[in-house]
Amino acid sequence: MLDLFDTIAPADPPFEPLAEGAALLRGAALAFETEVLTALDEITLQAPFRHMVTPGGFTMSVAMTNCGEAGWVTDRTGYRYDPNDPNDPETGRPWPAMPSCFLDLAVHCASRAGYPAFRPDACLINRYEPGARLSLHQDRDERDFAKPIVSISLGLPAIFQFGGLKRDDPVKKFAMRHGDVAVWGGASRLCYHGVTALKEGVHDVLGRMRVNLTFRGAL
Ligand code: MD3
Ligand code: FE
Repeated sequence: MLDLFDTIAPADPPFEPLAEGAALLRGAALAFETEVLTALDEITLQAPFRHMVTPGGFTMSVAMTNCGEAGWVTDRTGYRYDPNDPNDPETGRPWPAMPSCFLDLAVHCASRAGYPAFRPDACLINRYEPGARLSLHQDRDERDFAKPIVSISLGLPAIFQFGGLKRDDPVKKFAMRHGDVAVWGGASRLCYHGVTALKEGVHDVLGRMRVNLTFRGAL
């Protein structure tokens, strides 16, 4: 596993520092594309994508599922990772375990970005079809904001919006493409961020869709 990364390391750091504590690792997931997509299919058979409802009563345009010990959920009662009720609310079963290829990739990318101790316990999986978007928000349902978040983009390209600690701070936009990995920690961990409406398109491997994996230390 790690030796594969080591072999690509010399050409590797297309490492763009995005902001303090954040880094973009272009194409870092490409070497694991097949394993990751196979594992993703197995997860979504056990825990299908679903459109969750926000506390405000809106159905999200992004469809979601999870793997790992904890899963992020939202419904009319709120957003949470619930350690007392950790099961998938749709199936009543635990979320599928985090596959080792997911874990290895997330741990490796976190380490490359300066977070060698990161061990995620949750992976939120977002599926975007053309038109789906994620409005500007902070990720603050995790217990320890000292832990970073690792985000892996697959399929159709998307435009990330990355702002500041206040909702109306200016946002930078940048494209995330198939295989790109971003790591957010330190001073950027609580920055507002979002994804603009996915443009129509067909990706060679994933078709008319984008999938984003976010690895979190939630518990
Ligand atoms: C910037 N997902 O699930 S990850 C999310 O592409 C989420 O599906 C997006 O935002 C997606 O909560 C983008 C990018 C991301 C994640 C965490 C961050 C950006 C961040 C934390 C701080 C700053
Ligand atoms: Fe987020």
